[in-house]
Amino acid sequence: MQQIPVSLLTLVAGVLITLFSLWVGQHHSLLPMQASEQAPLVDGFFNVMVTIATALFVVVEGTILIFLVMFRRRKGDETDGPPIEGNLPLEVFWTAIPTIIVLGLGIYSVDVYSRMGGLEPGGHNHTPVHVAHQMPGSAIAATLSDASGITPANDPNIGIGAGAKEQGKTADLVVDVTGMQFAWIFNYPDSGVTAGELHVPVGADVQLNLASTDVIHSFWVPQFRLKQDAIPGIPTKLRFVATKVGTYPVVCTELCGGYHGSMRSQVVVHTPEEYESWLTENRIAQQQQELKQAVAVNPADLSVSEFLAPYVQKMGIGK
Ligand SMILES: [Cu+2]
Repeated sequence: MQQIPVSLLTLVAGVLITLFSLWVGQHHSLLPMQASEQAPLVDGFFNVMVTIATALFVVVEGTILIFLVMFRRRKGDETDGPPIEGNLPLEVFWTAIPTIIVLGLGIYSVDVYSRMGGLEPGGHNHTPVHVAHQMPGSAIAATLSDASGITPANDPNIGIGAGAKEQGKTADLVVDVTGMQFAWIFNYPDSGVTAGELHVPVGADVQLNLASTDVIHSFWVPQFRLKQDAIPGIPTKLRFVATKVGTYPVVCTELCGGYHGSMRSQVVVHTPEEYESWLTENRIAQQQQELKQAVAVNPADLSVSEFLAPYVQKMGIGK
């Protein structure tokens, strides 16, 4: 009986494994929903890695299974296997392929990080300080803050900055985020509102200025695919655009002490109208709280924002 050439079988297997891996890379559903402008970039990279990993897994495990059957010891066979040792071309081949894969993934990941705004978090080319160097007599402009209250002096230079679309612009909304054992506090410097969870309008370019009062915490929203450390003494930032209305978890992802696991909050992405009414409501609540401060109140009657307000003031993280 005539045999099908092994090279032909290998070719067919290669085509099938490639198609299967490409399909798995797009349909693995390992990641939660995408809710930020940055999420598709991260997922594109992740999907490529899943595709490559699937192909490698199938090739390696498939070969083991085929060889287990093909080269099993037959009944009565007491001979040794053929003594095969060393194969330079094969070794060069299986060293070169991972090298190319790792270099390719490395370059791709730097590209994704850069498009997310990770390489120039301060937007270095566009800050007024730099303009001041170039244009004599414009030094005053550098000291003036813009509407967002962000000046080159208080704009953190570490973290994730403006994405490709937002380059050179200041954020629509700035929120000061303070991590502490074991909670996140969100302060809106423009409106004086303080909250235990983050509220943002959908589609807005949001900048979080992160700080920590004690140890290193890490602010992570899985649905945004974004994560940034909050470091004591070193301000960091995280800029993002939420793309889907909804409520998503905020998780501390840096082991920060005994109750690290309970250091959770949530980010509520509103429509712009809903966001405005949330802000108005909380502004009124904050004013009422200031009036009531001298009178003893039952904490059960207070909203989170009201309850936290005096503590925030005491710690000096409020406005
Ligand atoms: Cu923490």
